[in-house]
Amino acid sequence: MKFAHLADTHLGYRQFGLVEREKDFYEVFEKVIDRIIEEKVDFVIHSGDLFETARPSPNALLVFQKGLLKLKGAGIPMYAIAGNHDMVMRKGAIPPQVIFKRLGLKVISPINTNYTHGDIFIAGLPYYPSSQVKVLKSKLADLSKKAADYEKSILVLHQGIDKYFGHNYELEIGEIPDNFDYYAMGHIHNYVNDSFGRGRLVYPGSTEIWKTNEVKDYNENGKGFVLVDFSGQKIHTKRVKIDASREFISRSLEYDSLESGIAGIKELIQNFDKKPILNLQINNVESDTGMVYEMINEELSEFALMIRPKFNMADEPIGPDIENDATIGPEELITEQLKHYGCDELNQFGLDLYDFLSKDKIDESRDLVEQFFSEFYDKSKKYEKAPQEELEEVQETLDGVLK
Ligand SMILES: [Mn+2]
Repeated sequence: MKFAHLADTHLGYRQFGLVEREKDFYEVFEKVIDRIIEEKVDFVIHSGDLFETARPSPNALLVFQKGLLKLKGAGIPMYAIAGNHDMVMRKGAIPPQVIFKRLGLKVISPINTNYTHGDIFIAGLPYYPSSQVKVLKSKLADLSKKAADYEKSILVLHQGIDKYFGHNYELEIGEIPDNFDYYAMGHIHNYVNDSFGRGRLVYPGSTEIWKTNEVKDYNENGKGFVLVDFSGQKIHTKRVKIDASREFISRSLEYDSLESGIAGIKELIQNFDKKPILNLQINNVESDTGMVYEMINEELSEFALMIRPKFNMADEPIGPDIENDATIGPEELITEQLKHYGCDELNQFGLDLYDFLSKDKIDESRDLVEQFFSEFYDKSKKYEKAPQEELEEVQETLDGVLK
């Protein structure tokens, strides 16, 4: 018995607002499906965040439908749970996965928590936010009891675990029942393959680069899915790498030697099959950034899908590398992003809001935002930017942190 485990395909995600990036996510998904069929597996498990949103576009739905029907044609069923992205946090709300039940998708939900495939017990739950961890834990205990009757069992979850996710986790590793053989996890976009209990705990990671800070892991472990062989006494897992659609290139340039720096990058990328995403950091800038930007654009725009420059002025210290350093914590990230407003109250507001939101204190968050708004914008109009624009930026920063 052999199966494929994938997660976090985020179909419909239009990264940087680019249609090309939306297509990249579709293309990779199609490659994954083709490869799974080649591998002649018995079934597939998708551990959540199948779609980018709970209301996917017709395009996203069609790409999935095509993949699902291809699998069906090859006699391969798919089991799936909803992740935090493809779920609306409202009572009675249903995830888009449900649409595909009639096409054979085996949706694992709180009502329908488990299946058996041959002699394998497949159980799971959709994503539970940290405010509902109590419910999650009691349901896990129920599933653990049921699994005890089977020799081979799989637990499918879309959650952060403290051991692998520095912040925003819902479960501590010790809170997970240890009598399953395979833990088919989703949510963390980097590849994790660990031993746990008597089996393996695996996050296959996202199938495309969803955030720039996934590039490091992509270079080390690749993107793709995991093949699991359940035939013998012991479980065997194999990472199957599927190349991301295009490269993300990050370079740090010095203002002093900008021309040669740009020439070097041009040399590197001009013959790429697919235009890369370029993240450029330009240090010690001594002139107007507009001019530097123009120069970069003129030389490189024809060879890059997108250029994302970051300027460090000559008289400013270089801050942490927010885009690429995955070890930076959320509080640090918020402080760093908000510091250019030079306003302590705004910084504190960002941190408080993060704290509330990460604990799912929605009402408190709303009060905090209203309070902040009335205090600083209604009366004093203290800042130059329009309040809406500024609040949106704060929200964007928080969205980035709260994956
Ligand atoms: Mn995800």
